[in-house]
This record gives sequence, C-alpha cells and structure tokens, in this order.
Amino acid sequence: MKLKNLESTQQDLLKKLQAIENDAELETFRLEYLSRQGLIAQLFEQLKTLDAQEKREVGPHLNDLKKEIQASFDRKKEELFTQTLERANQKKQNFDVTLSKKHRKGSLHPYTHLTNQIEDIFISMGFQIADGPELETEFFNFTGLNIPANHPAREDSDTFWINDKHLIRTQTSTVQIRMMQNLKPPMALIVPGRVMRNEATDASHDFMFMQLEGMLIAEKISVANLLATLQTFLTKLFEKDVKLRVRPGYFPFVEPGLEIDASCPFCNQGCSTCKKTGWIELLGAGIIHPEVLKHGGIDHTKYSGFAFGCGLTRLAMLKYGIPDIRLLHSSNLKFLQQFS
Ligand code: FA5
Repeated sequence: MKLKNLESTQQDLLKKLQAIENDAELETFRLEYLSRQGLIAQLFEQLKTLDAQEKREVGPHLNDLKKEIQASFDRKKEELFTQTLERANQKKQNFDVTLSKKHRKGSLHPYTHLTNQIEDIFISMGFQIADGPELETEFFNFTGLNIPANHPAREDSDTFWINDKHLIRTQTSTVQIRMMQNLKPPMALIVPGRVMRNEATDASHDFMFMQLEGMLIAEKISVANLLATLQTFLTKLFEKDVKLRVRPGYFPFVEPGLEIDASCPFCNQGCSTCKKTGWIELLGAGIIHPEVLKHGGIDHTKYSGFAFGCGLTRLAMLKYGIPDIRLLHSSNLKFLQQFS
C-alpha cells in the first residue's frame, strides 16, 4: 500500500465493507484495517517518514480516508445489528409451540399422590386437615409437649436450632398444642408435614422427611378408638385387611405411649420389606398426656384424646416400593416420571 494510492485504497476498502454479510467478517475487517496494528494505522506510521511538504499534502487525505472508512464501518455495524434484530423478531413470530412432539408431561410427586390419598381417607372419617409452621418455637416442639429443657428426650432428636428459642420442627407433634389452642373439642385432625433432624443420611434416613400427625380429642376417648382409626386408615391405604400389633413405647407427650406395627401388606409369610417377620414398624402413638392438654387449654378432667405420628416418607417408600429415601428429594426425572 502506498500513500500515493490513497484514493484507490479508499475505494477498495469501501467495496470490501459493502460486501460484508455478518459480524465475523466485520470483525476481521476491523482487525485488518482499523485496529492499532491495522493498515490505516500503518499508513499513519508511514506518514511520519515523509518530509514536511509531503506531510502537508498527504496528511489531510489520509485523515479523510480514516474518517470515511470509520463512518462506513459504523454504518455497517448498525445495519448488521438491525438485521439480526429483525431476524430474531421474525423467528419469534413464526415460533409454533405445537410443533414439538417431544414435550414431557409433568407429574405429581409421590408425596403429593400419597398425601391426597391419605387426606381423602381421613376426611371420609370426619377428620380435618391442619397445618403448622416449619420454623417453630421450642415451646411447641418440646416444653409444651412435656419435654422440659433438661429432659433427656431432647437429645433423642438432633435439632436444627435457629437460636435459643427457635428451631426447625423435628416432629409434626408441634401442631398438637397449636390446634388445641385454636379449636374446641370434639376435634379430629391430621397434619401431613415436613420435619427436619440433624442426622446422617442413609437409604432409610434423611435429614428432611415427611411425617403424618393425627389427633382426636373428645369425651371418653381411649386406646380402642386409636386402634380402630388406625386400622381403618391402613386397610383403606393398602387396600388390604391390615392387622395391628401394639407394644409399649415412650413419648413424653402421651401416656400410655405405644409403638404400633402393622401386618405386612405385601406378603403372608414374610418378605424382604418386612424382613421376614410379617410385621412393619409403623408409628408412635398414645393417649395425650394431661399436661399437654393443659398447655393447650383443654379441660383434661372432661376430655381425653389420642395422637399418633408416623413417617409419611416411610409410608410412601412402602406403598410405592421406593428402595432409597434419597430418591424422594433427588429431582431425578426417571424416578419422578414413574408417578405420572
Ligand atoms: C415422633 O416423631 C413422634 N412425634 C411420634 C408420635 C406422635 C408419638 C404422636 C406419639 C404421639 P419418632 O421420632 O419415632 O416419633 O418418628 C416418627 C417416625 O418418623 C418414625 O417412625 C420414622 O418412620 C420417621 N422418621 C424418624 N426419623 C427419620 C429419618 N431420619 N428419616 C426418615 N424418617 C424418619
């Protein structure tokens, strides 16, 4: 390139710019001609080597060339940008949402399926569905449930404490006193809900899982009412005649406290689910302790009640044959799609 040929250089570059069709070509042009190492910069370097007279002659032409090329370059850039926008708008207008045949249908989570079913069963028995906060005070999780500060039962459940007074509930039993304070006997309710415990995770334990609490308070309520309710519930849930086995259990908020096993709904003589015993450990339950009724503002001389709490997560695993608890919170599509 010679300084003398500025006129033809300019025409040449303008032609090149005109022929450009996309951003990549435009960038190549910029690097080649307009960048610091580009041709125009080199021409300015050459200008420095000319004598004063020549500089005066050539300088203004070179400046014009630079301005002209830069201006054309900017126009081209704008033009390409507008074209890209138009193309994108066109694409949007022509987008046909019905075209894709590969769309996936969403499905309900197994917890939702199971909770819906459980709620239907209990509603048919006259229970109502209640709810409570997951962020709780220590009163509703412990003290109100007859578990004072130095009680060893506090150590049974590893708690996620938020501060001295607040925690993430470790059991849905927190809702017992809340509901006693809000409703008047006779009352019958269930609470399906999420709880958390600061525990190591394995195939059958998670730090976050679902429980199902049940509570009925009225006059003359006994263990017989509890067992009849549970047997009806489990028989409907597993669509099989379920028998119950009762063992003594300790929970400070019930007296007597019971551990209740159900006859295995999947076999007659023993299978891997019931570990060949024919029984499945299912829930804790009992007759509500008078101290707890007092905290709930219920006259314990007139009313009595039962409460039970079972692992809704465990029920889901049993009912749907889920081998590992961690699948339930895994967002694993292959797993979830089976429940559509
Ligand atoms: C309780 O939480 C009592 N609130 C139950 C209760 C209610 C008793 C009312 C009496 C009256 P427990 O800590 O045993 O009890 O837990 C109940 C169920 O939660 C267990 O049977 C088990 O199925 C489930 N569970 C406990 N820990 C875990 C865990 N880490 N992962 C999954 N499920 C769990």
